[in-house]
Parts: sequence; C-alpha cells; structure tokens
Amino acid sequence: MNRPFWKESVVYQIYPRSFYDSNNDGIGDIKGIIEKLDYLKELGINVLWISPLLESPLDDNGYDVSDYRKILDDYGTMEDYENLLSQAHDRGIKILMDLVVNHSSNEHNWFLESKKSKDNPYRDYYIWRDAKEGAEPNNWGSFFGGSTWQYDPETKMYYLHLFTKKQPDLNWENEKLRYEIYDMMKFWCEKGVDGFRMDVINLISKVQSYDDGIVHNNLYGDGAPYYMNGPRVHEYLQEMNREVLSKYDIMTVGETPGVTTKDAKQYANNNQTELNMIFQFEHVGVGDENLGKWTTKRFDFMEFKSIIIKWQEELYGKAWNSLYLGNHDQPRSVSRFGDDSAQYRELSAKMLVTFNQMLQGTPYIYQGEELGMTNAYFENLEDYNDVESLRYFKEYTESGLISEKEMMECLKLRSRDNARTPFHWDDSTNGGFSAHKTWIKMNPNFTEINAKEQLLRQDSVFNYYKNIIALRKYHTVIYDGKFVPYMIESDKVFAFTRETENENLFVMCNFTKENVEIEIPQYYLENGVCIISNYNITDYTHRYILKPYEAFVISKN
Ligand code: ISL
Ligand code: CA
Repeated sequence: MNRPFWKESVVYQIYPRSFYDSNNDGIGDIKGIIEKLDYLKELGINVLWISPLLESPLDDNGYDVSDYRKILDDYGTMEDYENLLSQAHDRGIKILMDLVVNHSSNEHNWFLESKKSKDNPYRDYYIWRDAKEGAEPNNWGSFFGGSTWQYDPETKMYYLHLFTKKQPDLNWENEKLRYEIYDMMKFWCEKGVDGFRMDVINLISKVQSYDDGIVHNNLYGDGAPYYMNGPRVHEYLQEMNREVLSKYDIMTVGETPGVTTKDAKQYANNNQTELNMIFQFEHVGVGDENLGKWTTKRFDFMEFKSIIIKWQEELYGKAWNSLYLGNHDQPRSVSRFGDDSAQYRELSAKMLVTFNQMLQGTPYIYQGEELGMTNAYFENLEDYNDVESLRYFKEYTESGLISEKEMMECLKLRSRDNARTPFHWDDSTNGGFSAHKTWIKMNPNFTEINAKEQLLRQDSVFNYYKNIIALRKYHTVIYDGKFVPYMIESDKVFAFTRETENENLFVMCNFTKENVEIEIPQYYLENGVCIISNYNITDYTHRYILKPYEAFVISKN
C-alpha cells in the first residue's frame, strides 16, 4: 500500500537552545544538531521538528521572529542550516520548520514600518485599534498575562498581541501580508525543508468586531471565541494550501489550541485541502482550573482516558491524529502522566510510550523523553526563564489570586521551563551539553539520567523507545488498525485493541503503581505473541495480575 510519509513517520522535536552546544557558549546550535544526527538515526526516528531557529530578540525563545529569512546568530548561519538539511537527508531524516506566522516580533521590519504612521504601507500588516473610552479597545487577556492590547504613543493607537507585547499579531485580513508569507514559505521549500509545524495557526483569523469577552478569573475577558478557529481560518489555510503546500511533497502539522474533533476533521480533512494533521490540546489540558494550567492537582485519569478514546474513535478514517504527551510548552511527560520517582521512573516512561505509540496516528517524541528526563522542579524564581512563568507569577501573586508559595508549587509542576533544560548527553559537566555556563540551569539529575549510560544498557528507556519505533516497520496494524477500547470502566488501566484483517494487537497499560487484576481475552492467548513488554514478560494467562506501571502488547495474526 502506498502511504504518504507523514503517516508512517515518528517525529522527534528538538528545542535547539537546549539540544547540543557545539562551540561552548552555553547555547545549543545547528552544528550541535548535525553532530547528533547519528544518535537520532540510532533511535530510529525519521522526521525532526526543530523549534524556531530564525532571527529573533528572544522574548519568547524564538517564537518572536524578526527576520523570516535569516538564521539567528546564536544558532549559526544559513550555510549551517543547508548543511543540516543535506546531512539529515543523507540519513533519511526529514526536517520540519517551525512556522510562526500568527505574530512576528515587534522588531520585525514590517512592524517597525507599521508603527511609524497611520498611512505607512505596512500599517495594515498588523492590527491597530483606537482606544475605547480612553482605555484598551476591549477586555481580552493575553496568553501570557496582561491585556492583549499595547498602546503606541507614536500614532496614539493600540496594537493587538495575543502573546507578549513583543509579539504583535499579523493581520491576515490583508491579502498582501498573506502572499508575503506564502512567498517566504516557498523560499524555505525551495531550500529543501520537508514541511512545517505551524504555530497557533488556528488563531490567525479574528472576528472583526473585537467585542469584549466573558470574564472568568476576574482579571481579563476571554477573547478565544473571537480568535480561536475564527471566521476565515479555513479560507486562509485553503489558500495557503493552493499557493504553497500542494506544490511540494511536504508534511504539515498545525498547532491548534482549543480545537474539537469536529474542527480537526476540517483542518486535517481527508481531501487534504488544508493540513495533514493538527495538535489538539484537550488531553494535556485535563484538570486545568480557574487559573488555567496553574494548579497542583494531579490529572484526572478517567477524563484523560475519555478524551483519548474520543479522538481515536472520531477521527478514524476521517482525519489523521498526532500523538504526543509532551513538548517544549508542557511539563515532562513522565512527571505529568507517569511517576518520576527513582523506583518507577523508567517503568512508567516505558508504559507511557507504549500507550502513546500504539494509538492510531503519527507519534511525536520531545527531546529527552526517550531517556525519561524529568521536570526540573526549580526551587527559586530566579532559576525560571520562561516569559509565561514569570509574567503569571507576578500577575497572579500581586493581584492576590494565589500566594507566592502556592504559585511556586504550580511552577514546579507546570512551568514550560521544566522541559527546556539542556539535554543530558553524559554525566560530565553540564551533562555533556556544554562546557560553558548554560543559558538555563541544568536539571541536576543528569548524573543518573543520560544518553551515554542508556545507550549502553540493554533495558534502558532509550532502548525501549528504539524497540517500539522499530515495531512499526513490521506491524502495519499500528498505522491503520481500528482502535477499540477495552476495560473502559477501569480507573487504573488504559487498554485497547488495534484491528485489521491480517493482524490484531492487544495493548495493556497500567497507569498506577498498584497491582491490578485483569482478564486477557482467550483469543490473544491462543498463538498470540508478545511483541513488547516493559517487564520483559512473554507468557500470559487469562487471569493476570498487572504489576506497577506494567505495559505490554500482544500480536495475533
Ligand atoms: O504554552 C502554553 C500553555 O502553557 C500554551 O498556551 C501556548 O502558549 C500555546 O499552545 C501556543 O504555543 C505556541 O505559541 C506560543 C509559544 O510561546 C509556544 O512556545 C508555542 O508552542 C507563541 O508563539
Ligand atoms: Ca553554541
């Protein structure tokens, strides 16, 4: 059967600042990625998504681009990037670029021009509004705290920024702007990139009335109904598809907070008029409360389970899922969904990847996840770097919504910095990442958790990841088998089967540290073969006691 490469791939996400520092300035770089391509090849992944490498003042670590055609000096040169493309391609690895076009940096030339005067040719590249009764045009709160509007004294108007004030939103209503973006995308496609991960691409179309939003947490109004999956977003993506995407053999994944399965079926429709797939957020938002993600509550397993089942069932045959448990915006997956204690860290990391990779869709691995890297759990506010953590700490503690002590606990569990500390290559200085003081503090546990040790050890998390990735080559049921949930009522295990005419899989994952009694269907016991198990067990019985965080997969032909 002829399948597009993006359905058959396992994607690995690199956060370049923290991957590998080749010139010892404390910052990861492109040459560092090139040096580690063989490591990635060994793991078995075949697509890399690299977080932004472009020119940026780094207000949001590169998600604020000031030149869409220039590599940031910290990371290297255009020549380095071209070299990375060819070296990766030589190894059969494709590269996705992170496309950040809902907003640019306020230091982008377009914005510098736009703010000069009301009749500047670039004025309409951004979203400018007059004050309303002497204040912000509406009550919307930004993703990173504060208002979404910033007053600019030069022309006495406000500009919209859904993220920080250094990330003004681009005005997609303007056709000229849209075609500049398409040209820029073609520039990168011609260079040889194999696709795009599109940052918050479902926010690009705004309801033009700019009405106030409902106030949920007593500080700002919720603008989401006016900018999430807005009125023209599908029109814009179809235009982008016609003008750029359809002209190349590339892969696209849209980052789309706040989407439902219905939205997904439009964005990632089988006719492929928009994107190949999207990242949905429901399962990583489980348990969010009135202060959003800033809570210390453990995720609710039953809710998590029903969300995953819904996405698996509703997209089957209609659109393609992307499968992830972590990325640079989320805590470490083993800390959030597993158990990062010394006793269960490796077992639960292996259980989680069994779960994630046996679902239907394209799996994503976030750097370090394949070692079972854990949250950094920084104790001091000074150790945090991320603009989101710092701004919310200030806003929520100063307004009295939460105490400083409680907010520190929330940061330890949910700050994006947990996943942004440098990769652990070995147990030497700074985990072998760099000989220089690192741009963000190291997670001190690199002495126990590092790639060098795990590559050598047969039963490491790394080798388990390698095995599970390799399974996809031999068991095509992993791509296209129908997902059928099993033991739906259990609040401890996540179990399901994957079914095709030629082969069926029985997948069992214990999400707790308790023993759990289960029944394995006779069908899978007669001539079934265990293809992976995190306890290395090969023999199963009808009545079976699962051990803590146990996971296994039985294949039946
Ligand atoms: O990180 C989040 C929750 O903690 C999300 O709200 C996040 O801001 C949202 O998913 C959008 O993320 C993307 O765009 C942001 C950037 O900061 C993120 O790193 C990026 O993944 C703005 O460009
Ligand atoms: Ca460097």
